[in-house]
Amino acid sequence: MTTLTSSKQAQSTKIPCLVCDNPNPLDAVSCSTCGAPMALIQEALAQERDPCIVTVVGDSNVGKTVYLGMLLDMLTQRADNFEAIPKGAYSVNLQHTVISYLAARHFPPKTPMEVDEWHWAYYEVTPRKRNAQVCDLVMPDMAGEALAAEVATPKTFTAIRSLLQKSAGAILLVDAAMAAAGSTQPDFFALKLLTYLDGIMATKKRGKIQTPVAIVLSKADYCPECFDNPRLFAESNLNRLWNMCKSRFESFDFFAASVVGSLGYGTDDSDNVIPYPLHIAPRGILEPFEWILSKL
Ligand SMILES: Nc1nc2c(ncn2[C@@H]2O[C@H](COP(=O)(O)OP(=O)(O)OP(=O)(O)O)[C@@H](O)[C@H]2O)c(=O)[nH]1
Ligand SMILES: [Mg+2]
Ligand SMILES: [Zn+2]
Repeated sequence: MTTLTSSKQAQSTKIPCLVCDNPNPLDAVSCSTCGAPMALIQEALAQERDPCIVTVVGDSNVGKTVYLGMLLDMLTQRADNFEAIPKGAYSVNLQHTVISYLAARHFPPKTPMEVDEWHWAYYEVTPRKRNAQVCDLVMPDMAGEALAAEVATPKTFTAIRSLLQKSAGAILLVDAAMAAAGSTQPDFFALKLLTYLDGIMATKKRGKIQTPVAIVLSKADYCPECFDNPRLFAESNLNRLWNMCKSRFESFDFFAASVVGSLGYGTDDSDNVIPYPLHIAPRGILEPFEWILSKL
């Protein structure tokens, strides 16, 4: 009898989703509108402060999952004087998955398209400096294909739209190896994404976008020259993206990053040749994150 009453109570009391603000029953696992986990808002209510959303965006296969998993793992290991505490065990799933795959000399699988299958990380981050502010960060690991679908046909994925509208900062990953090899795909995809961001983040018609955007040249181990001068690399190899940043964004910077030190090649079950990470040597992972934090 008591359980029946309490479950009825839970159904009648509603709380808004952290991502899209739509009301959901107190006992809902994920939002019925956008699919984001309701644990996020419950965590925010428990902390009694609003979290900052920082989104990692980029094309499919650009390295978002590997980058974010490695970043979170470095933060929890107190790299570079950061102190990061995961809130809710679900927050540890992404770094756990990525590190386990890398330790077994495999890359993690592709992120599924369905929003309720994405990993979400809720972390309390404190730079270990005197008077440094505590910051609650929510970072989802989105699927590149879902992002591409939303950019091509807006409102296909309400979660992505609401997330980006609410983001305090964005980390845009661009495949440096593809760009260095002469492909225009990374440049065009990044240009489309920034145009989309410009559309949803703009407050005034003429003013530039204030939200900080860190552009990360991923897989830089394939073209180590971009570590020397990421800005110059972008200006010459990703010129459309560079120009868009200069004309529409107030606060942006370029960074180079890579997770692996050496790769081996082998075949998968369908005889496709794929790379295997033989040696993990993270480089340039924390810099974009530190830069974003300094701009929040
Ligand atoms: N050389 C090199 N390859 C990398 C690195 N990071 C990722 N990769 C390669 O990029 C592939 C895709 O990485 P993911 O992190 O799964 O890419 P994603 O952006 O999450 O892709 P979606 O989930 O489809 O959106 C991996 O399987 C690796 O082959 C890196 O630092 N160096
Ligand atoms: Mg992924
Ligand atoms: Zn929602």
